[in-house]
Amino acid sequence: MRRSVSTAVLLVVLGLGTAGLGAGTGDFSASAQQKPETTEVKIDNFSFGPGTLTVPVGTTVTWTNRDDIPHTIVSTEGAFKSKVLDTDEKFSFTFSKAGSYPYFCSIHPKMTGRVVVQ
Ligand SMILES: [Cu+2]
Repeated sequence: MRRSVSTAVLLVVLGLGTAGLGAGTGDFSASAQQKPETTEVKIDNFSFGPGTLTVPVGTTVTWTNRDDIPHTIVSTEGAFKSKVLDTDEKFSFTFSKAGSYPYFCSIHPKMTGRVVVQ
């Protein structure tokens, strides 16, 4: 008698547990709709291309060094700063606020570019 009662209790507990899990796996699809924008800037022949890039807020910009020379990407106002990028290395930054973000290469300060975030 004792044994069958405890088995029944165990089954009820398991049943509640499963129901709880089911409720937890609700709405996944909502967050998948916001696809992050990504845009590339190529560094080649001592210049950033495009020199001025205009993107919507929330865009991740990726710089790729296609030059044979190491370069850096340093925000003039300190918003971002890459390490020294060798050939084919990349640096990414996500722009979450609107504004104009001038930047330069700290190794070759005449190399300048700008990201405009709208
Ligand atoms: Cu450079």
